[in-house]
Amino acid sequence: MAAWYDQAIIYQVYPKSFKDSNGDGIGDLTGITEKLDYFTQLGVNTLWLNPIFRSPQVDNGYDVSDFYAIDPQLGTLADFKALIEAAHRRGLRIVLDMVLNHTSDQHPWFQGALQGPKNPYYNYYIWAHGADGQLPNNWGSFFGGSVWAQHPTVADRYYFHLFERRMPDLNWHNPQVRQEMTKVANYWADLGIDGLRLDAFIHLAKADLHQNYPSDGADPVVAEGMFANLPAVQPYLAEFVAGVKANHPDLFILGEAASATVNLAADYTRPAANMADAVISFRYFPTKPRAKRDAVPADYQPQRLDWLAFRQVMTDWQQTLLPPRRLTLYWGNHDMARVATRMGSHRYPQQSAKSLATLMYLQRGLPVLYYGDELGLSNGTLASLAAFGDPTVTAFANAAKAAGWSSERILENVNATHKLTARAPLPWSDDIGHGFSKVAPWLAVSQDGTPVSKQMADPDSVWHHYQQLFALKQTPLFTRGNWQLQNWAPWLYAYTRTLGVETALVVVNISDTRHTVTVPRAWAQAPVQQLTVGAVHQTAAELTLGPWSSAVLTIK
Ligand code: TEU
Ligand code: CA
Repeated sequence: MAAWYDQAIIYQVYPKSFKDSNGDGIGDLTGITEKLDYFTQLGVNTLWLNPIFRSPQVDNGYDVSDFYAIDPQLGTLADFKALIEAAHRRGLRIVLDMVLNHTSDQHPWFQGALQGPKNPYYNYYIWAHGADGQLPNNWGSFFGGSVWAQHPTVADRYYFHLFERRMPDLNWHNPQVRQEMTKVANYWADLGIDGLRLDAFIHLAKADLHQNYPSDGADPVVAEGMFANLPAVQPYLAEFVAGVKANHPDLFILGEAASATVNLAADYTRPAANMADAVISFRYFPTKPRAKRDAVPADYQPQRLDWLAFRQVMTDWQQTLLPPRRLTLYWGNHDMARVATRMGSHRYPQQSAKSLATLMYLQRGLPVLYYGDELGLSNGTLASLAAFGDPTVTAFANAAKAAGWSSERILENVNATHKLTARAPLPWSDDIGHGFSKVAPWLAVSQDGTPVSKQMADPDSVWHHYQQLFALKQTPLFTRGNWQLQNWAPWLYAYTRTLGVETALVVVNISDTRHTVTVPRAWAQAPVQQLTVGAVHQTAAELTLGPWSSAVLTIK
């Protein structure tokens, strides 16, 4: 059965960095409302907003202190209602980010829990005792250090936090927690939102807390076995989703499943199971193995995409998540460096930005575009390592320094790989503050990309390419057609989409070099070209593509 989100083209808005409407340097809800025509012009139809609920902003809103209030930095409930109404008037859908796995330590539930085991909220969180000053187990947090933090006053009592220390994990084993979170989701769905992006839901269940990692616990696969994708996640998720969909059957559930393999993704999107309607996995981008001798950790060194492996990964996902299951298509989000920096060509930045977009989004699946990628933006820069305020950066810098790296080299690597430098204010124009804000923005990342105003005025811009690409994506062939890899040459990423008698061939030269390939007879009849980037030339038997060139070929 077709759902509205089968047609979704999703634009990820990072609210703090999108548009500041009241001159405090922080992007806000009214800023988004002011720019709604921008989305319809670009041709997207769904907005996913990163968290907007009240938060101390330890992790930019992923640390929620009140699930029923809008963060005052971003606006008021009235602003949010105005945004929904104005969006719906334009046919735009709104998807909110829902943080299920943890709260802020400032949340009244956690403040209650700190009172001790007799407090009704104690069991909303995960507690353990350490023995003789030892931590309950040896598991590591995603934000550095242990997952355990000491209770502020009670010795040997610890709470569990998979992310930052000020983001204690909720205890989903407790039915009251599950009910509370379902109530939150229903509150916002009643207000008229169209979907939820479920943050980090794969972590809702944890293994036995008194079990240590095996000695090779540094192996991420071993580590993930303790707190990711455990079987109990699925009933928790199903109960939550059923509790919302009972009242809101059209609500789109987009699960963030960072470490989900394709088979897990198939589980999470099992038809009629009331779990996710689609998931976003971070496993799309296999990188080339690193030199064994490298003493500097990988986290803040640019990694090269392994294109051959990537082709295989895409094939697996395309072939496994068959309709009625849905796939998502994306190159980046707020948790990783921008696609232009990770995958783009330094010699052909414009062409690679356009061709990478074509390559990804014309496949079968729902496009998810990270704000600013429609401009071909790369990661911005922060002026110092201290500006990142991130202990994992400090650890990396120490290791790199010990291995003889210069400070410049360290900073350059961190700028090119960190998530923070992918969150720069969107450059709207060449006016003061790039048209984002008249005052200094909340984040001091400098960003020198070509602004929206210039790109919208230039028919050759990356922006216009996206506009044409999304128009094509909305046709039945590119929304519903099936997908088949065409493995003709290593430098060529090619696939066909077929629907009934219609077939299109998408060809992308993923290299900095001009290449020629012999094409199968079926394609040797001077097909029609659309969405051409760079130089694409076809004779009866051969196809020649300039560096980072691409096109969509059809036979009329
Ligand atoms: O990220 C969660 C996330 O990416 C983890 O689930 C992942 O498994 C881990 O980082 C290993 O790569 C989400 C948000 O996208 C992120 O911005 C937040 O910081 C995080 O949740 C905590 O809410
Ligand atoms: Ca503001």
